[in-house]
Amino acid sequence: MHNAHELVVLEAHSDAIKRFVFDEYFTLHPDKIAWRNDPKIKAICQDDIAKHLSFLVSALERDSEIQFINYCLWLRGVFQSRDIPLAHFTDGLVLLRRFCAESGQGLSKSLFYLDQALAALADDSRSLTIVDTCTQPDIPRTESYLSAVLRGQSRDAWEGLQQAINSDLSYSAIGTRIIQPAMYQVGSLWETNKITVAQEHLASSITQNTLAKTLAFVEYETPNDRMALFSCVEGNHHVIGLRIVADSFEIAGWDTTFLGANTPSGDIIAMVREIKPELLGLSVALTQQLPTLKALTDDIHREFGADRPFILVGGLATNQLGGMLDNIQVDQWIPHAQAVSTDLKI
Ligand code: B12
Repeated sequence: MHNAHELVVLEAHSDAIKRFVFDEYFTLHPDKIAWRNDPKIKAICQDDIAKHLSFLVSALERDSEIQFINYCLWLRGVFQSRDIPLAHFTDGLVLLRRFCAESGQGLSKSLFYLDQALAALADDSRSLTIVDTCTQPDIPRTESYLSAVLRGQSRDAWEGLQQAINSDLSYSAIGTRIIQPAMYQVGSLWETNKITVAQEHLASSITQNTLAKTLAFVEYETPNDRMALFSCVEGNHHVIGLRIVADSFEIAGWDTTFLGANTPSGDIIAMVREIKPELLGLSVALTQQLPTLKALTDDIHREFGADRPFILVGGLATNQLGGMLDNIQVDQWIPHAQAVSTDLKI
């Protein structure tokens, strides 16, 4: 595990950190001293500090300061959209940093992450960094696929995938190691104004077609009598990633139902009621859609209790947060389609 020493220290001192940050807050803000003895405020503050700490720990575990910075930038958006002063958050980070600096425990990586995050929060031009979860892109095939879809050459795109099929790349590997990195490139080219919206739409539609063709070459496992339902949460129009995941389940023998993009929460619940799937796979692409995921999963827990399906989530927004889905009642997060066959814990 990365940064093992710092993780042990932070874990061992977590209660001390919560106390330190809470108490020192009133040294920074003596005018707020009345809050100190309010048990409700104390619980909320300590809960917040515990959350920041758990995201810091998770980022250290993965050795990824970007993951912690993304959490902070995401939270900045949440605070701004609710008109909550950002200082409530940054003061906590500053005090957490002070604890690390004064502890004398060699928390240099933690200090580095906190400094990077504070600098990013102070910089209005910084926004969430897109993290591609595909760690093993098939670079030559990705590049030629990308070039083909940007030129609108669906035949070239398909020929490249046929070669991948012939070299025994599985459907989920094609989806994760070629399509995913190529589409992420499409996203950053669009974001930086290097391609038009039309080119991005073209890339998406060619991709949906080539994926469907690829399926014709797949060998399906014997049906396993297990049923899974897949849907994008309401408001999410990004359907390609979920399609690859749902197809991977179907190939593995599951009986899958795929509702596609932007399904109203009430209709997802109605479908759960009707077909009673063992697993519900939900996709969330933008962090703004996380509250919808929370409300939907709360409703599912409330309505179905112990009879509810296993709730699996994924998608760009969950990947940005490294799967740390604070207060959202899901059973598992999986970062990409290829990991489903090895990581699913149902
Ligand atoms: C194509 C695209 C669109 C298309 C989608 C078409 C379609 N039919 O799907 C359209 C035009 C609809 C679209 C719209 C928008 N988009 Co868009 N889009 C993209 C793009 C370029 C590719 C998406 C894609 O197909 N990725 C490839 C798949 C394979 O990857 P994936 O989705 O991550 O899926 C993998 C894993 O995440 C995981 N996974 C996914 N779902 C699930 C579910 C489960 C259960 C599990 C286990 C795993 C899992 O497995 C998948 C396979 O390995 C991305 C770029 C990007 N980085 O993704 C931008 C991107 C996501 N879009 C973006 C934006 C801003 C928008 C818009 C707001 C633009 C606008 N102003 O209108 C709207 C919002 C629409 C909405 N409300 O959802 C931004 C988001 C930035 C951010 N905040 O993070 C991105 C990142 C582009 C960018 N670089 O700026 N978009």
